[in-house]
Amino acid sequence: MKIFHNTRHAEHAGRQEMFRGRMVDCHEVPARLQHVLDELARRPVGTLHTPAHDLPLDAALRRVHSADYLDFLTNAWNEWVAMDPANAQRDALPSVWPLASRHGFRTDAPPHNFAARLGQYAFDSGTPLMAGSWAAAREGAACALAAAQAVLSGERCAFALTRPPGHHAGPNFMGGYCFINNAAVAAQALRDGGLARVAVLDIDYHHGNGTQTCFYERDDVFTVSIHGDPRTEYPFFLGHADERGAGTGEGFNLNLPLPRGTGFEAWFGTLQRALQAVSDFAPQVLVVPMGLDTFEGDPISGFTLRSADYLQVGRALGSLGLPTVITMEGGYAVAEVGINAVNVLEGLKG
Ligand code: Q9C
Ligand code: ZN
Repeated sequence: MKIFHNTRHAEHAGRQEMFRGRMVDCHEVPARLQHVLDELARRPVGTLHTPAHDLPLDAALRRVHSADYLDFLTNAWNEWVAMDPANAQRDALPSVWPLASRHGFRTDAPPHNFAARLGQYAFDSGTPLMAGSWAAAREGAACALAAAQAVLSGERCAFALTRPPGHHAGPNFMGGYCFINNAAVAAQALRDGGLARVAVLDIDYHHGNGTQTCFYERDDVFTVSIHGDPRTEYPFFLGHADERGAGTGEGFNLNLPLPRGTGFEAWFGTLQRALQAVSDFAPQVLVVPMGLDTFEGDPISGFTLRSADYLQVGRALGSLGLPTVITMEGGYAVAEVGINAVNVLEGLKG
């Protein structure tokens, strides 16, 4: 297994996120990735790599994200500081949103005010953007692209070990700690590399709304997500079982929401259902946005998986016998995230 790790991840280190009317310390912290690297040093289930510098990254990003959104991310920090030099000391967070389609606000006349543009592209106020966020997110996407290329070159399994995570980011929006959808970049690169059918199986606690949106009207990328029921769990406004895809994509999205409090037995039964659906689709390759926030000790989530369970999760994923790209998503029980992530990888290796 090849593991591509993001050497620039720590340049993104948000301080606080807005949560129910107050600022709380960020959960998505650099130590998360370091714990995975530390565990990999103890249990080397794969070889560590960094993505090559000459990857066609910009082209790969444009296959998933809109040009205006990529421009926005590229310039965001400079524009934030240009609003007020004192902003250099503060992370950028939005506090005004267009809510266009439902409330009659216009999207055809985008404001010049940068704080307003932040609200145009971000769907929550929990995703701080800072000086190094774009560099970190870009290098993370390079890890995902490198992992896809490794699998296209015959590697059985490749892991993009990166943060910030990606699965909440869509074609033209950020949120849920995510800026660039690494799993979507990998899936699209696999398609562009000649594989006709790609399955994405998202096992993060939160619904993979960004990935779903990227591929919702397509039948060449089958998206499946097992997650906390959006009636009570983030991201709330997407992730219901009746979202089955649209147009040519109808029948090519599967949401498997589970109630908060779900334990391993029921979760694993649902995983088996997801694996059957993936196998019925007969993909050439599997992409797994891997969140470890299904863990019982996760501070912001509500399932109760234990560390040993992740070995079985990995074995079940490996049982499909498909070439597999894994991207690192959530998982906020920082001290255990390394053990849990490497358990999945070890199980997957078989
Ligand atoms: N203060 C991922 O797992 N809201 N994103 C949490 C807690 C946002 C999770 C509120 C959760 C986003 C990649
Ligand atoms: Zn999550």
